[in-house]
Amino acid sequence: MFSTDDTIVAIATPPGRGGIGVVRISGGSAAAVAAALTSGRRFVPRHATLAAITGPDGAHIDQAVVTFFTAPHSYTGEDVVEVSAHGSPIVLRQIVASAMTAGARLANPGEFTLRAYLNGRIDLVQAEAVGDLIDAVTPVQARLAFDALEGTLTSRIRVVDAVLMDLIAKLEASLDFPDEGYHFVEHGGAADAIDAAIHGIDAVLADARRGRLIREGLTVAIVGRPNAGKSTLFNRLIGAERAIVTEVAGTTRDLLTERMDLEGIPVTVVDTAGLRTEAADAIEEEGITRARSAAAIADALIVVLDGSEPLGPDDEALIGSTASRVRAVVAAKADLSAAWEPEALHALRVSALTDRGLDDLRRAIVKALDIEPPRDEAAISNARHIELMNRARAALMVARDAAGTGAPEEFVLSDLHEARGAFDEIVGTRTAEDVLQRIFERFCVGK
Ligand SMILES: Nc1nc2c(ncn2[C@@H]2O[C@H](COP(=O)(O)OP(=O)(O)O)[C@@H](O)[C@H]2O)c(=O)[nH]1
Ligand SMILES: [Mg+2]
Repeated sequence: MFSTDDTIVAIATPPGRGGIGVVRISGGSAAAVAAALTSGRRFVPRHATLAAITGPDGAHIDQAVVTFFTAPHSYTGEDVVEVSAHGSPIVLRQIVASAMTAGARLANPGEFTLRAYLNGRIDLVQAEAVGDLIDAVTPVQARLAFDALEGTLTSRIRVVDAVLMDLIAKLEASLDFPDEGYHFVEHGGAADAIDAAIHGIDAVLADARRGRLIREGLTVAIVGRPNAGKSTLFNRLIGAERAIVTEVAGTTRDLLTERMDLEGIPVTVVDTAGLRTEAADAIEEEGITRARSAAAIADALIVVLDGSEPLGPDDEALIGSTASRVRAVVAAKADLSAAWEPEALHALRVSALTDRGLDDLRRAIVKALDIEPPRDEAAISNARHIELMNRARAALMVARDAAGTGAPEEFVLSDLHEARGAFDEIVGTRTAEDVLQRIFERFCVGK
């Protein structure tokens, strides 16, 4: 399925017009294809050369800067030619067509990065990080992806793996001395070493929740009774007049969602219909049902109470039913005179009219979600990696129990090997083709 013996070509820059557009060619005949594009010119490796480019019919179509990277010193590890032409979709498509006439094949999504992985230029964690870096929508997401791309996450895993490898070597050696117990491992040494590896995994997994939230984002639902000021707050948070605001109770009936950047974490904010026991009609009734389901699945809630009106039974019910949730309670309309004391409910005074308290609210949500600010260590963020780390951990727990009770080396070894197998799958030393296909098919063509 993953052939690497042909030469592939694709536009590497995003669709549309731009100052520059890049066509990337990779494979054994990249230099020959480049020659065919430029009436037979030869290119010095790692030098940018201005050249006239010919289209499929042989006519000049553009002047471009051609850069030739020889294997293995290139992105893919193969011979690579990058043609930086003017960013016209027509010109770029003609260059691709010319390259195909010269024998190149159109690349599949992610195929350049797949080749980099198959040729050992990067490991699988790094290949996945390329996709994450390109897809990042907040600076913190980009940072997380770049850490993984630089190999920081891989090296954290390697530290744990090294402990296991050492132990495996000793246990395997002691297999040759059947009568002497764990010959090359001190008494209790095997269980201790496995414990150290489990702690290493736990440290990586402890950062996983934060990593996952940064990578995948989360949902925050705004709930409260009608007219509390939810839609106005929603509009202020997203910085656009998206929701309709009126003094008529029950205006918002459908769920409105919008993406925002909350201290570097991509958040989907949901504005909901006001929760009240007596809906005006069937439409509002349905709106309230939707509001309740949105609130149920949200990672956090903003509970909006009207600070300028006495609290009613609908407010009390909401305060009670959300008490165990990750939430920030807001006393809205803080520009008006207060009808109750927000401190008692740990409510933040917020005015969507004057923006008072908005920054406090943003910080309160992040704090309630318990997402520590990004640290220097690379965090694991990818669900695939988390699952495999957990699998490794489970195998090590079994191995530790076996080692602790003095079970034969073979038993301990088989679980240690299983744990290492999970590490290998993360990094990609041993990964099934269908998994690879799933990882790379979400890339775009040219990456
Ligand atoms: N003075 C003041 N009025 C507000 C504020 N937020 C909302 N309102 C008003 O309260 C009413 C209901 O607001 P809306 O956002 O539609 O509430 P929702 O039903 O909870 O979505 C509208 O007349 C808004 O103009 C605020 O911060 N200060
Ligand atoms: Mg509303």
